[in-house]
Amino acid sequence: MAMKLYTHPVSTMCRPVMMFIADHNLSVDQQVVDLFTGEQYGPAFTAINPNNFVPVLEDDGFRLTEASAILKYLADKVNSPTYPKDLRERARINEAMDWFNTGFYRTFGYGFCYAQVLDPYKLADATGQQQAIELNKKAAERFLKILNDHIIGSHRFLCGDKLTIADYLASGILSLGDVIGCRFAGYPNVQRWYQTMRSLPNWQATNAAIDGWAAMARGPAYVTV
Ligand SMILES: N[C@@H](CCC(=O)N[C@@H](CS)C(=O)NCC(=O)O)C(=O)O
Repeated sequence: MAMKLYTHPVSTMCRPVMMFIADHNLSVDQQVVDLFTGEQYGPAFTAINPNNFVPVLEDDGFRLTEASAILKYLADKVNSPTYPKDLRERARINEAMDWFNTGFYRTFGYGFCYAQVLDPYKLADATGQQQAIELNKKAAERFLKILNDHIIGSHRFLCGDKLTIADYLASGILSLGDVIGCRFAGYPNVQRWYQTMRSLPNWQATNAAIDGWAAMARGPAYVTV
C-alpha cells in the first residue's frame, strides 16, 4: 500500500518532505489539506492530527507527525544516503535539525518572518510590534552568523559536503525569508548554501509556492536581513 502524506504546497514544514519524496522517487499519495479555509481544524483532520498541523505521514496504519521525524523515518525506510547510519554523522545531522527547528525557527521563522506577514503572529500594539520585530531580528542575526561561520563555513551543505535531511528541513525554514525579501547579504556562506539548495533539480517543483507567496506579499517595506 502506498504511503500517504497530508500536506500543503506553501507549508514550511511540508515542502522539505515533498522535496525528499521527489528526490527519492517515493510512491506517496499526497493529499492537500486546505490551510486557507481552515480544513486542518475540521473534525476529519483533527481526528488525524489533533495538533491541526501538516505534514502527517501514514504508512500502512502507522501515523507520524512532525516534519523532522517524518524525514528521519522516510530516510531510514529507504536507506537514504542523506541520513547515514554512522553514529556520529547521524548525531551531527540530528543536531543541525534540532538547531533549526528550535531557536532558529522560533526567532527567524515565527518572530521575524511570520510576524510581519501573518496576522496571528502580529502584536496589536504598533510600538510593541516594532520592538518585537527588532528583538527577533537581533536574535535571528546572531543565529545567522553562527550558521554562516560555524555550521556551514566552507562546506557545501550543512553537515559537510553531502546533502543530508538537515538541508531539506533547514532550507524550508530559511526560504521564509524570501516572503519578506531577505537577501542575507552579510552571510555569504548562507547565501551560497541556499543557492545550492534552490538549484537542486526538484526544488522548483516542490517549493514554487513560496515564490507565489512572496509575490502576493510584495508591497510593504518589511524589515529584512
Ligand atoms: N511542529 C510541526 C509544525 C508543523 C506546522 O507548523 N505546520 C503548519 C504549516 S507549516 C500548519 O499546519 N499550520 C496550520 C495552522 O497553524 O493552522 C512540524 O514540525 O511538523
